Amino acid sequence: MFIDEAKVILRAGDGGHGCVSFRREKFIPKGGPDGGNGGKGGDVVLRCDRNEGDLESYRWQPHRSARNGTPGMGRQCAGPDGADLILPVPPGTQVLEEGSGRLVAELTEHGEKVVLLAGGRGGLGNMNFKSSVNQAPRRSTPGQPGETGTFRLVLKTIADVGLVGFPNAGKSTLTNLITAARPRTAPYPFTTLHVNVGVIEYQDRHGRVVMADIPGLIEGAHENRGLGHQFLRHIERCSLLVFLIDMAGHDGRRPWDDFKVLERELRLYSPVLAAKPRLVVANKMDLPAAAANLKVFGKKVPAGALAISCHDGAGLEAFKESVWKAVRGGGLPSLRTPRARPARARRKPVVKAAVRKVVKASRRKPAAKRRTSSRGASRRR
Ligand SMILES: Nc1nc2c(ncn2[C@@H]2O[C@H](COP(=O)(O)OP(=O)(O)OP(=O)(O)O)[C@@H](O)[C@H]2O)c(=O)[nH]1
Ligand SMILES: [Mg+2]
Repeated sequence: MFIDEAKVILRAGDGGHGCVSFRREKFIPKGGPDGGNGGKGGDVVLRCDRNEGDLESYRWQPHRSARNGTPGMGRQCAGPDGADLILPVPPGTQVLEEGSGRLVAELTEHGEKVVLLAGGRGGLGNMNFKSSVNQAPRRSTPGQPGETGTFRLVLKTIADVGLVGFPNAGKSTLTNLITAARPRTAPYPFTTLHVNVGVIEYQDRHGRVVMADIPGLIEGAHENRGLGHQFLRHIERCSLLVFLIDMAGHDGRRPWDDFKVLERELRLYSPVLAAKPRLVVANKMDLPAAAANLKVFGKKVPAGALAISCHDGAGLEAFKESVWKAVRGGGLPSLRTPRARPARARRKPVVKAAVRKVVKASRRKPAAKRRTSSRGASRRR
C-alpha cells in the first residue's frame, strides 16, 4: 500500500544523571570527588533518502524514541551519549506540527538532515562542584528530559511534470511508453490508485525530466467523488501540468467538457496549482471520432492541443520535445498560463441629473457670442 501521510509520536532521549562518587585507593586518603557527567540523550533526526518510496513504515509504527544518555560513573567517567534516532523519509516530505498544522521542516534533497527534537543534556557529576570551601561535595544534577512531539508527515512528490486527466485518458500508458516506470494500465477507470514517478531521459541533451502519473480526476472530486482530490498534492511542486484529454470522448463525454471539469477541479483544490503553466495534449488520436473532436476542441479551447496516440506512438517525440522546452528550455510560447482574474473595473461615479445640467450649461458658449459669429458667417456668405 502506498502511504503518503502518517502521524508520528516522537521522543528524544533523556540526558543521563550526574554521578556522586569519591576516589578510593590504597594509600590515597580523601581522594576527592570523582563522579562523572551523564551522557546526552539522542536527538530525533529526519534524513532525506531517495531510496524510500513512501511513509508506510510510520503508519504501522508511529511511536519512535531515541536512546537515553547513560548516567555518569566514578573515576571521572562520563556516561556515553544516547544514540540519535535517524528516521529516513522520501524526498518531498513535509513535517507539520500536529494540531496547529505549522510547517516545521521540509526535506527535498537526498542526504539532507533535520534535527526535529533535541535530546536532553547530561547532568553534572559531583567532581564539578568541588571548591576550596567544599572539598567533598555530595551534589550532582539530574539529566534533562528529551523533547517530545507529535507530528504529521506528508509526502508531496517531487516531479517536474504532473499528468492530469480523467480516468482512462491514458496517463499510465503514456508514462509506460516514455519512462522506465511501469504503472498498471487497464481499460477501466481508477486503475492507478497512487502516484507513480517516471523519468523521461533525453540522451542527446544529457538531461532528464521527472514525470508524475496520478489517479484520474472526475467531476465532484472536491466533494470526495472518485478518489477525491487529495492526491493532487503530488503535483503541487511541478513546474508544468500536462492535461491529457481522451479525444475520442469516453463514455459519451465530450473532450472540451472534460477539459473544463479538470480546470475547475484544480481551481477548487488550489488556485495556485490551477495557475501553473500547462500543456494540453489530445490522446487516442488513432480512434475514429478523435480527429473531428480535435477540430471542435481547437475552437472551444483557444490554446489548442498537441495531438498524440499512445496506441501507435504518433506525436510522442513532439510531446517529449514540448515538455523539455517547457521545463528546461524557459517555457513554450504556446503554453497558456492562466492569469489571476484582474480586479473589477471601478464603476463610474453616478452624477446626479441636476449636477449634470449645471455642468452642461457652464460649458455652453454665451448666446451673444454665438449670434455675432453667425452674423459674420452670413456676411461671408
Ligand atoms: N486506442 C487507444 N487506446 C489507448 C490510448 N492510450 C491509452 N489507451 C487505452 O486506454 C485504457 C486506459 O489507459 P490507462 O493508461 O490505464 O489510463 P489512465 O489515464 O492511467 O487511467 P486511470 O489510471 O484509471 O486514471 C487502456 O486500455 C489503454 O490501452 C491510445 O492512444 N489509443
Ligand atoms: Mg493510470
